[in-house]
Amino acid sequence: MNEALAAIRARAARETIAGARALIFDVDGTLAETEEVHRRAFNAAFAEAGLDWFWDQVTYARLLRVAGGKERIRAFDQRNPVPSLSFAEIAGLHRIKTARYAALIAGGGCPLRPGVRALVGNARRRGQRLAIATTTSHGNIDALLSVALGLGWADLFETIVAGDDVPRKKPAPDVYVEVLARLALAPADCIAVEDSGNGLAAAARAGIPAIITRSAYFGDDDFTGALLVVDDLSEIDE
Ligand code: XBP
Ligand code: MG
Repeated sequence: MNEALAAIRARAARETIAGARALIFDVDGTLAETEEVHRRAFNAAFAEAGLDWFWDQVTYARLLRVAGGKERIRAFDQRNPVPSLSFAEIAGLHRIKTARYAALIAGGGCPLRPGVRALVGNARRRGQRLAIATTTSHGNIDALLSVALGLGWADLFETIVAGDDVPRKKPAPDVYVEVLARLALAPADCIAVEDSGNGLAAAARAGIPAIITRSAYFGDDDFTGALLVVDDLSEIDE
């Protein structure tokens, strides 16, 4: 696509974003580059549980195609013909991981990605409604945003739907369908802000136009069908 046409498309996309009734944000990889913290938390939990598992970045990049921490642990365990963990043991291991994630975030934080604060602030000034649709847990959202946006962060978002609030995780559309129901808005009135192919698929299956902010672990995903793909959200809102 030539530069002039790309500039026209980007301008049209920005106008669409500014004109949407609501912006629905993904969390991990979109609001902040959290996946390295998640990966460290998984490895800390494996060590605490006495498992000789360690997920390096290459392994984690492959496992990230499985949405959901519990599902990711199960997928890794099932690489063996005879999995070693029961569902209850996986749930217990994930609870340890979640506690480690919260401690890592509280100890060092994970800053918002460029442009996130400006987009949220400008959207609020435009009177746009804001929501969150994520695979992670409410506890992880609170751990991240209470540091990154302050203790009143939840006042910025009208509704928050997390992975365990719905039957199926991304790329299923469930979290986005639930957000639409709670906002009582049509898909075309909203814009999803995502970082992964799974997230784009989830939004698309809910009929919601999506913009992609490329993230560290998903930068090479196929984002065909996205309204706009940017390296970070500072390209959207100064
Ligand atoms: C990303 C995910 C989550 C996180 C880990 O969520 O797939 O599973 O990787 O968090 P999203 P949990 O991009 O939709 O925000 O261990 O709590 O699942
Ligand atoms: Mg994400």
